[in-house]
Amino acid sequence: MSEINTRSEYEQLIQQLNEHAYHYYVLDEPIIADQEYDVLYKELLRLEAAHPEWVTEDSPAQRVADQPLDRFHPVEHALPMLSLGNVFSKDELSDFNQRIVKFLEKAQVGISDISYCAEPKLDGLAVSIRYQDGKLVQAATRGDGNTGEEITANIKTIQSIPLSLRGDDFPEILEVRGEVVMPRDGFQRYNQWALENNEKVFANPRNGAAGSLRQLDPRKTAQRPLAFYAYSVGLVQPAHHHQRHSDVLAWLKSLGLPVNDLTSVVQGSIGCLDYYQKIAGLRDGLNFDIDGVVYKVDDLAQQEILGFVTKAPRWATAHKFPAEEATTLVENIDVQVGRTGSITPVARLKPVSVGGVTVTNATLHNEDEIRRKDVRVGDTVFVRRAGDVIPEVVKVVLAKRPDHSIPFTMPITCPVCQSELHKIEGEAVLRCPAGLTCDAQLKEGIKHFASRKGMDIEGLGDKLVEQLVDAGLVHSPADLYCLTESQVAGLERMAQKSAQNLLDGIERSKQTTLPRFIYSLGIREVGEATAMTLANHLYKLATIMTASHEELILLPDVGDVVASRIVQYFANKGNIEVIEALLQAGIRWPEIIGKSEEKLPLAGKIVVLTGTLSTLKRTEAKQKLLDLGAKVTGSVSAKTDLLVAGENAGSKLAKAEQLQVQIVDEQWLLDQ
Ligand code: 5U1
Repeated sequence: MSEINTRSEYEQLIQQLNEHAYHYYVLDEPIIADQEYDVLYKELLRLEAAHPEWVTEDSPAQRVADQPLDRFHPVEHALPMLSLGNVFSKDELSDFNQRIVKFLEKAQVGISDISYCAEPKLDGLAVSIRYQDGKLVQAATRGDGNTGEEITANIKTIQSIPLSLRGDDFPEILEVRGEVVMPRDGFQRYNQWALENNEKVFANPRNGAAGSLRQLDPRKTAQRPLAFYAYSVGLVQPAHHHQRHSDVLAWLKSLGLPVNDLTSVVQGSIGCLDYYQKIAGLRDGLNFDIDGVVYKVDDLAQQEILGFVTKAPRWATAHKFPAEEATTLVENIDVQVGRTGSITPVARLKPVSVGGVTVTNATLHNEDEIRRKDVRVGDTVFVRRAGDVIPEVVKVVLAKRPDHSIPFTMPITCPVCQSELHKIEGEAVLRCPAGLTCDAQLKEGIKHFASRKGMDIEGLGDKLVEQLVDAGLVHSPADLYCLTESQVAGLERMAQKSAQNLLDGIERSKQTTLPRFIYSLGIREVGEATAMTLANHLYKLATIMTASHEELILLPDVGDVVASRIVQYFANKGNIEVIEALLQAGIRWPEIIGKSEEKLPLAGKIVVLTGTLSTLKRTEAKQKLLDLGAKVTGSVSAKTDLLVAGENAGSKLAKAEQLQVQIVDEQWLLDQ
């Protein structure tokens, strides 16, 4: 890049960066690599330091204000922010559609099939963002619909929200309405970080989004992973002349605002229902929480005729998914000991159906969380289930708390092995230090060791692991390889045949791969991907076991924490004894001969697997991809390099085609 010296070149650089942000966030199709963007951005920082008099408010370097607010100021919305009516069933949806048809008929607009713009209903915080002459000047929460709180500084920190609108086809005033969400991957990452740094974890992504926007210090908001999707407009001056709501969304997108790409125009209540079912099917795989879908009459002239009932439009409704929160009674609070000794309080609940699944236990996370929520035995609580995440207690219904209830206190000794519990400085969790000598950690450790991603021991389910430990037959993973048929057959409900099957499964597991073996050891922070990195870069177990912290942090995706965990693990004499016993038992793997990650055919490629495979099991296909050096992810995006599509591949295939991602079939994978 040639040196920039003039103000107009500086302004062009801002435009260039904003255009790249648009391709990245709105179109989901970046046109330069992240590193190239970083070079441009660094140049911007250099110029702004050298010429503070040039700095403009829409510079991407000016997103984060460095002064905290003292309070949030009220903002009156120029047009009220509406709420939505709800339907919960096919019949209610049909009634909603019929009401619209009848209303329009009365107004002498005879249409039998109404076009609806259908959108996912994101579970975040509704906001209104005002652009004046194309520049972001104000943002506010919904509040009571008429007055919200000003959160301009916080909204500006969200990278996907443009600070200035694209092109020049924008009105003098444009108020954009939409939802700020915390994407699920960001939520998990943030909570993991919060746990490790003794910060408050968020109960769910919605609280994550709301809590982050209600930060007085925008520098904190800037560190939270937030996204925004526009779904309508408020005041537009001069008025726009679009005829359909879907045209308005396309217009917003062309101005640089992110619009959810699952939005679709459908016909009548049947089209709405199909859309609802399609989105319900995609729900668990999405990267954001949704609690239903929204249908809006697409024709704006029809919307005008239909008008409002109190604060909600007659022309729109939310079709909610079955409630994923419910109230129930806390019958007891136990503490569970995890594989790494972490102590987790768990509420034992009166069984309750949450979103169609019966929930009897809910995590209370850790000591700080239980104190913050003050959950007590006998309390009535809200329980929440999101996707495949462990159910959790959201809050206590204090009005129903019985008299004389007692605050819960964490134990000081391990409930399983009675060792004194420790809290490591900087961590929120209490831990039992006993390692494999604590039966709870031993059981969890063996389940992990035998799991599909680990040594993949067929026939060794969780119940059997518990029986083996309780019977005193297994004190370390290595003991599995010394079991005899008579020992196993002596366990309750274990027939001779199943005993032999288990022993065969254990024997087969001896032939494994180095990454699987490393994963199976259960080193903290070492999952499948890190185990693969260690094997592909260091090749030999002995090298991994003796690698120093300095050597480890040079590996891709191995940071300080992971490197420390690995070094700590191999510094422990007991762990070394277990490894030696496992090798002694005959565990072996093909040697990795100088096969560095760079030389693997899919090194660094992001691959998605979809559809039904006819020869390989899904886990086998995934393993094969990992062995080829790929990173396997769950959803297709502009970053995806390759899609392996089996039979009946659905939306992921469609998205990959749309993004022109290379698509291969199962045979291709088998041929590698
Ligand atoms: N997707 C979407 N969510 N949502 C929420 N559209 C939408 N529209 C809303 C609300 C409250 O209100 C309209 C009436 C503008």
